[in-house]
Amino acid sequence: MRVLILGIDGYLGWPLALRLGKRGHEVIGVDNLYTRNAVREVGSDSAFPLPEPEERIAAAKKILDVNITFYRADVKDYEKLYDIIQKHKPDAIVHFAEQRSAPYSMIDVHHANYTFINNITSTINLIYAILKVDPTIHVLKMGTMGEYGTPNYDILESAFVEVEIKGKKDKIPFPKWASSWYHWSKVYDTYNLMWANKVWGLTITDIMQGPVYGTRTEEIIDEKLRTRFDFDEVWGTVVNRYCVEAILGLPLTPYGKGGQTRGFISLEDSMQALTILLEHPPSQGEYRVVNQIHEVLSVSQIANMVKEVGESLGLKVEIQHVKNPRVEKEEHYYNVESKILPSLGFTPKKKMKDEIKFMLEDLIPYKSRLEKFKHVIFPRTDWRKGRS
Ligand code: USQ
Repeated sequence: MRVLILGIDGYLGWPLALRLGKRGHEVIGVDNLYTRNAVREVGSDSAFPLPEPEERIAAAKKILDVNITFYRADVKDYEKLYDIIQKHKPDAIVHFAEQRSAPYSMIDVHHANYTFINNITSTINLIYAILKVDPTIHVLKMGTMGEYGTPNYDILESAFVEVEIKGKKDKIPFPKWASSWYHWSKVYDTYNLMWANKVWGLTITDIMQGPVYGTRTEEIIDEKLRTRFDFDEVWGTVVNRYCVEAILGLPLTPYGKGGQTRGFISLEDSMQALTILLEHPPSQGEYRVVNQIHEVLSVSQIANMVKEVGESLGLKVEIQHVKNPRVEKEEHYYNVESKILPSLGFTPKKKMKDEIKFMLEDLIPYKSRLEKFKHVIFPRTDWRKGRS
């Protein structure tokens, strides 16, 4: 299969390129390197130093014998995107080329607008480019479990749900109630993709994925092949942040009561799931929504896990609940239906507790690099006040 990855330089894009290349697929990638710069903008950097894209691609060839064709381009540039799709005529396009941080989107008006303009324009450009080149191309779009919020009912794996209002029944899109501008941008993307599917019959997989954590995949067998790893208060996600906090001797930071519960998935299992979805596309003209999660845990449970594993490795780890900078439920029901991936053969292999040990082991050698970013770890981006 020929696969175009938009956002190939990111946390998920890079390991997916390696995985697909290793499985014999042809890989073409596009990235404008925005995340590298935006992480520096908030005073941080990847825990693992990142080689330039051209150097990583050369390393992938040398170490794994994987060929990747790379374009430094912005998916907001419609003509450029169209030219790349027209030139390569991929069978599938993976769309990761979006601003992916909830806190970043809440910094101020400019960051909110950037998030909406980037995320929504990129998806609209993709829709129109494939319409013009070949409407049968499968689009694998990264959405988020956060589109649903944390409702007091089960989150079904279904684009539509039947409702009854004042005695009349109809089907409506499954309810969404997001909790940051970033998450709302993904909701709007979902509506736009459902609409493109209705109007033009595009073939789409919309993945609702929970927070991803981890440092390893089967292909990351050399320091030069590492994917970026963020831990600061804007770009880091909870498990990855806790691991760095533990290494730096900072208290782990569950926000508020710590009962916030999400469906987590390891980087390795995410790669397995994404590969399965590409290799088993939906029927032509289908819009398929997939809930991609593995372990359902609260942020307090995870803090306890990182403390236990950290201490077993000789680290001194404390947990300190901090004032929640976000507006979100801190105790809630959370039950997610996830049937499609298991039916396609997805069998998660990684338990968070085991992965935390590997993450700590992988990060400890970078302790002195991480020390330089100690000041950007404590939360400063407040949902009500912006970034202080
Ligand atoms: N949290 C803490 N302490 C921290 C950091 C976060 O308690 O030090 C809490 C947050 O308040 C939140 C939960 O952990 O309740 C998850 O936050 P996160 O920063 O790990 O993840 P989130 O902002 O939701 O976004 C991440 C990715 C995003 C993806 C999303 C999946 O950045 O791209 O879409 O996870 S989901 O959370 O299911 O929406």
